[in-house]
Amino acid sequence: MFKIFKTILDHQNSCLIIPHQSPDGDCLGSSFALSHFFDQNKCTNHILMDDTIPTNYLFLEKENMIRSMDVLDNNFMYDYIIILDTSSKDRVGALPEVLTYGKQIIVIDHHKTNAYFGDHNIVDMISSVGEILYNMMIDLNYAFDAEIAIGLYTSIITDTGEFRYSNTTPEAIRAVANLFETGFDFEQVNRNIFSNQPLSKVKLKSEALSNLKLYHNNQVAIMSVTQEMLNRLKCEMFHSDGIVEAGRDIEGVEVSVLLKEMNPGNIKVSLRSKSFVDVSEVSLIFGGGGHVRAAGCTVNDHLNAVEEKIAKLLGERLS
Ligand SMILES: [Mn+2]
Repeated sequence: MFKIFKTILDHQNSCLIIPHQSPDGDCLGSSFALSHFFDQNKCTNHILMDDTIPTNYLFLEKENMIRSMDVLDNNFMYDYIIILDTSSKDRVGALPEVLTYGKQIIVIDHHKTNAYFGDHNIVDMISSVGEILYNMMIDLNYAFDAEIAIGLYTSIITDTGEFRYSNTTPEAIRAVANLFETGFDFEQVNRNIFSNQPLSKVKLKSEALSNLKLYHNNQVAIMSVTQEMLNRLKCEMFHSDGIVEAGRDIEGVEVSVLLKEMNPGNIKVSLRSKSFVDVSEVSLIFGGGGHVRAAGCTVNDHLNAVEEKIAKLLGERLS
């Protein structure tokens, strides 16, 4: 499964690492860890980070991060472009032209909706891309250090919801236990990720929650974040992170939905389920993707119309 990495290390190939749009803990943590891994094996590498990094993940910034595609050298062709945690081409965290900057594409992902769009596809439905990279490093007999542990730990701990979600396995917990052996400061990492939210973000969450609407015997919770709210509270859309999970965590709610108004008529939908609804199946109806308990899609319609459509589809799956 990881032969391609042996080839990269043996030839000291050059790699461009690309996370997905609206980066989260898994894609940022795994980019950080993979980049350190390449540094230590003397492989030229950059991380292309063409999007805002949420402030709680800024500790994963690295000096080889390229913050805009415009800065890429037109005359340089990477041996490999490595796309992390991204199920389809249109979710890659940069314009599609970025793929012409590499000779071959490696996709590393754990979404069951993955489209296998790389020349090499390492797709394993385990907790996180961080855990896949952990397995790769174990396979290559790599001795973990604290820096790499910080990245992989961030991936696993965020994507498993701090070991609360169904993707938490003995293997994922064992991986973290082994990473702890490096002695990295996990308390500091947890403070960075979980106890470091901007006040404006907390206010956005509280407003979204207080306007929550319930459907189908209170089993479906739907919330919205509009452009008006963002302007008024001085927030960016990535500050809506965590709201949909708060809806799911309400007693009796099976599915929580967050409607993110990117533009009037362009709504990003985040879906979370608690125990039995497969939300990836609903997101696929609109061309989106994701996991059984966490998925998303984009719908080109007005907020109220999208709310109606999603509520109806979920109602059919609950009755
Ligand atoms: Mn992930």
